[in-house]
Amino acid sequence: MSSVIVLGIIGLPNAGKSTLFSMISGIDEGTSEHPFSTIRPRRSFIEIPDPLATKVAKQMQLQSVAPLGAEFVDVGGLVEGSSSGKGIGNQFLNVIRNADILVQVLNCYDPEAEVSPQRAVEIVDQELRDADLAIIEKALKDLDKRVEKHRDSVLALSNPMDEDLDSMLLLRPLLDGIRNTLKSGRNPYWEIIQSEVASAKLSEWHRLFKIVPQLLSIKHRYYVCNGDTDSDDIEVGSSACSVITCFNLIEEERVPFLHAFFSRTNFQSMGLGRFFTIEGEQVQSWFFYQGADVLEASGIIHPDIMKNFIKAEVYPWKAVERHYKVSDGDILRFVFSK
Ligand SMILES: Nc1nc2c(ncn2[C@@H]2O[C@H](COP(=O)(O)OP(=O)(O)OP(=O)(O)O)[C@@H](O)[C@H]2O)c(=O)[nH]1
Ligand SMILES: [Mg+2]
Repeated sequence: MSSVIVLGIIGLPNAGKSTLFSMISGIDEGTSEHPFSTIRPRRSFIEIPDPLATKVAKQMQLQSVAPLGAEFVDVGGLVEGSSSGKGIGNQFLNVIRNADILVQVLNCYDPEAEVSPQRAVEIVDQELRDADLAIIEKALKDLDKRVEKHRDSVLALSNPMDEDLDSMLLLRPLLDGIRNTLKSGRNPYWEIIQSEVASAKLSEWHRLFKIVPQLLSIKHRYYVCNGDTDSDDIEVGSSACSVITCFNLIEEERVPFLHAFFSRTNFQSMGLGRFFTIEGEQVQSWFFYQGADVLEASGIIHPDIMKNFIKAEVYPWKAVERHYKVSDGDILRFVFSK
């Protein structure tokens, strides 16, 4: 996490993903009437005004606000079976694993299209779940192997302590829960992850498994109906924190689109928070996974700050210890050795 948010543009072939990408990036190439026309992922970095940081600047009587960075990634079309290697979608699933938000474009411009927008939502949901299931199954297998290895070494009295393994075993029921939910065709976000976010245990997960950020099915989903349609007709209930908007993907819509996107995206419900720092006269915002402490937060700004961390202060300026859990909206100051 940093002050840059990564958005993966997904959808079936010909949905209009590259059209959306072109609209946002201003790069007028890469769309085509042929399905699977995007064969290499494309990235575009844009800066957008940050309303939250502007509020902080006002509060602190500062003049300038660093913009929020957004990286949009345009990938090829997903089809039924992509997660098991069909089409070219599988490689793209890996490209978007580091995305914070998935933007699914729905073909609502062609009423004759073979697949309805509703069905497209379901197909992509299923592909993301299947791809995640493979990751979770592998994690569980690795854990079992580790337990076995550990047991052998305990029997041989060579390595009786493995605290890391202990804490991983505590989390095993959660992994099992995710597996079962995915297997039964439901989204683990609602049943499992959300309560973990609420109890602020999620950052433990990030640390121990480095899996949760990779799971695609739990990522916040933002649907864009490309064309004229009544978005009420489309059910997106199974995805995590979905927002649905309709846009004709043309250049003039760029600013309203980005504005709608950022004002309607509920970062908190994705397990993300923002903290702020002040550099000179400028306010800068940073995304973090809820549950992170100030030490981890310092590493988001720069690994060297974390390495040379002395102390942190929270506005109204008071020193906090390194395990202080950062709250959404905190204004932080770090003291570190140079
Ligand atoms: N009429 C109409 N055509 C559109 C619209 N949006 C996209 N198209 C056309 O649909 C075709 C596919 O658009 P792309 O943006 O390349 O689709 P994509 O989702 O990137 O497709 P792949 O990369 O192949 O997966 C192009 O010929 C676009 O001109 C729209 O709103 N109306
Ligand atoms: Mg494309």
